[in-house]
Amino acid sequence: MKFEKEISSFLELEYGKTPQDATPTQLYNAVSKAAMRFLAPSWHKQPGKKRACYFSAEFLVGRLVYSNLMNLRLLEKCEDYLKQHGIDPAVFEQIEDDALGNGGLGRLAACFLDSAATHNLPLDGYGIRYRYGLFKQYFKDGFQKETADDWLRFGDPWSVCRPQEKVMVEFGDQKVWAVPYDMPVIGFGGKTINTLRLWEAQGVNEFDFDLFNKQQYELAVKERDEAEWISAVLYPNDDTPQGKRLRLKQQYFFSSASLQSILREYVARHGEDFSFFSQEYAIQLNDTHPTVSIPELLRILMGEYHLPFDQAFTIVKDTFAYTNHTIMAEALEKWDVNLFVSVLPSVYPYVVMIDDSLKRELRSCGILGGDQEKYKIVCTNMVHMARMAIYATHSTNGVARIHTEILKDRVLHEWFSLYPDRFNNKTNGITQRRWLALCNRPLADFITQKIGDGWITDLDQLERLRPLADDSTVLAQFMEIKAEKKKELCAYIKEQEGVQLCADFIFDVQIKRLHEYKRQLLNAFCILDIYFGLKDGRVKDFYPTVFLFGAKAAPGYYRAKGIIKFINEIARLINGDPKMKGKMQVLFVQNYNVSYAQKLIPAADISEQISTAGTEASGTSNMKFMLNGAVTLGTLDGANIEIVERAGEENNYIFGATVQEIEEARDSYHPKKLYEENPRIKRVVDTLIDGTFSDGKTGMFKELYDSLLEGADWHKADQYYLLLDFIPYCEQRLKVNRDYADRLSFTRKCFLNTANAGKFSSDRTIMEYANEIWDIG
Ligand code: 26M
Repeated sequence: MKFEKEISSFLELEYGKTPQDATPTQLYNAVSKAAMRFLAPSWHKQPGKKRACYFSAEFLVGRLVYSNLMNLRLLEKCEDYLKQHGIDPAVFEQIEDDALGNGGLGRLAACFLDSAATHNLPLDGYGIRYRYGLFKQYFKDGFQKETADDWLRFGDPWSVCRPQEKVMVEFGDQKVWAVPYDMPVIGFGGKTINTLRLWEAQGVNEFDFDLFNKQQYELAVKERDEAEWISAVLYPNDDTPQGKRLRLKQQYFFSSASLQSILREYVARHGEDFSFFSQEYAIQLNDTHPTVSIPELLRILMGEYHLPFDQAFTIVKDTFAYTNHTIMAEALEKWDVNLFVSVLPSVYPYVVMIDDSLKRELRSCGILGGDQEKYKIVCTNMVHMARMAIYATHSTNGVARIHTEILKDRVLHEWFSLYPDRFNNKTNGITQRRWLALCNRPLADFITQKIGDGWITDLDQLERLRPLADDSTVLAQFMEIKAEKKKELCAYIKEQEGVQLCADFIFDVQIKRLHEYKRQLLNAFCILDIYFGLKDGRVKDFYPTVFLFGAKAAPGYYRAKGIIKFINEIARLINGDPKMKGKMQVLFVQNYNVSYAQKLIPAADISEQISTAGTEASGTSNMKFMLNGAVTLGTLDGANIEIVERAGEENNYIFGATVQEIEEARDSYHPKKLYEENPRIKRVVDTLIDGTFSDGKTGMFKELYDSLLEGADWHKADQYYLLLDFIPYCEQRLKVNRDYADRLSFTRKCFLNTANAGKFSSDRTIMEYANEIWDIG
């Protein structure tokens, strides 16, 4: 049936509605289901090819309806259909379904799936179908509040439940079903369709009528409730793992289920001869979250199929590879042995076997006694997941050049000395389908006009824009597109936040999770410094600027929440000051997520990437801004280094201490001295305590103040060097501001950022994984 017909017939059959009187949710389901029917014939695995499996606790796919339609080449058809029936094609913006991840790590997984399908690489995702995704955020009196993300209320037309493929997952004290829901991952052009398989936990016993009849209602549902609890909610932390029992259960739940489903496929082909396993499957561990897969595969091969350890362990090593996403040592996952044993008693013995094998290997390398401590997987009553992930795999990679270097030189140096060949770099990337073609159609069309549409699947072709960088009509068009996206954003923000922003200001944007190391507080201080400078005449000829923030703080991250409140207070002061009219505006948008990012990024002039050097593994929003023609105002950290290497330092604004300089400053760093000696620093920091702002008597601001100047027992003062980088940051920010006034030369910088963004396609990244780690290229 024709696509359009299919939509109408679905509406009629399911809801008894015509397009005109259907609700947005009904339209969404009808359009999506019609597209599912359209793609069904192409959704199958190519036989006889090695497959790669991406194991990840998070897949932050974003709203699917537009991207899937675009990839199927049905988007324009659908838009015409809607328009014909008098419906705004933007109707699906009301559908929220983008919250099964926290931030960078989950979004990277989604970009990888898109890129692999587009380039016909057999890569499937495996994860958890959380009933509730990342919390929704709103502000009350400037404080962050959280509510549940009930994403299923719109239905889930993009998933197919496959109850016949459910598997049993056993914990020490509990058995549950893992039921797979498969989502098609549609490559651009719709030729290759891979699968994202997300597992839902269900009780193993049917509802217990016996207990129900005995009026023991609670007991009757208890077993089911406890099973469902496992996949109920995404943990909102994206840094310090807390060693929670349920989190370990989640990790084992999807690891075991995914392995069982892969092995079921394999055994159907080969019976119990596992000698081909690692030639047919590669498994990538997205951080340590799925690392319990390693002892679990050993357990299955040894315990259920009776392979000897050496043979099983060789298969494990040849199959698995590990990606590290964090430099900060405190973020490396560890589990208390007692907790691990109590949740996974039948898995723990295999952890011990791996550890024993490691010790034998260390001994044979002459590493003995106390020198083994820093390697041991089980050590001081903890199971060290990163150590297991490095030891029991053939590949460990970082996510940007400097990140991998820091892993090798510092964080994992002892492992690098032992296994230098296992370490490799895979600089992150982003998909240009979502992050340009979809979110910035005017710019996409403009580029296609100039160089054709090959860039959609081969981003290096953007290079062909370079010769146009000196063409002033081209630059004028480029500028006009930015202006248009700013207007669109202003309209959206007016609707969402009730704030009217000035579309002709500079748009300076920092959007990312709220973390001390990402230094949103430094940004806030600098805005205050400019504000005071404007008031007392120190800052002159300032080009009017909108300062935008978007960030969620983990609900238990007290300091991060204090920073949100502080920025909201600054916004209130500045936006309410009549003297600032026509000069500056500050806004922290609520519930920043993938869909919001798709609106903010195309409108930005300045991309704030200001983490303390050596703390941000890579960053990926930096790449999205670059692609959409913003300049980076940032430190030499993560992928920023590779970005300016490509786009030129002269087209970006780098400031602050380098990794090496931070290291050298470490022992002699006295933030209090800087504070006392520099009146500008003192003035902005003092606003935390001098009554300029109110934290509603929570003590949050005083706590932030102390963290900068006094430190606390668990860290030294100003551990992220805000005060060290403050003045260089302010100067560089004022320089961007001055440069902006020369509109043509500034636009040239923006244009050259777009033209040089080719390297940062996740197409490039995924090819590197395919060729250098998975051998599926
Ligand atoms: C761990 C345990 C318990 C609960 C949650 C977690 C957890 C979840 C997500 C820990 C870390 C998580 O994500 C970390 C992350 O997003 N890291 C970012 O990864 C990006 C992709 O590689 C990089 O670009 C960022 O620099 C890095 O911060």
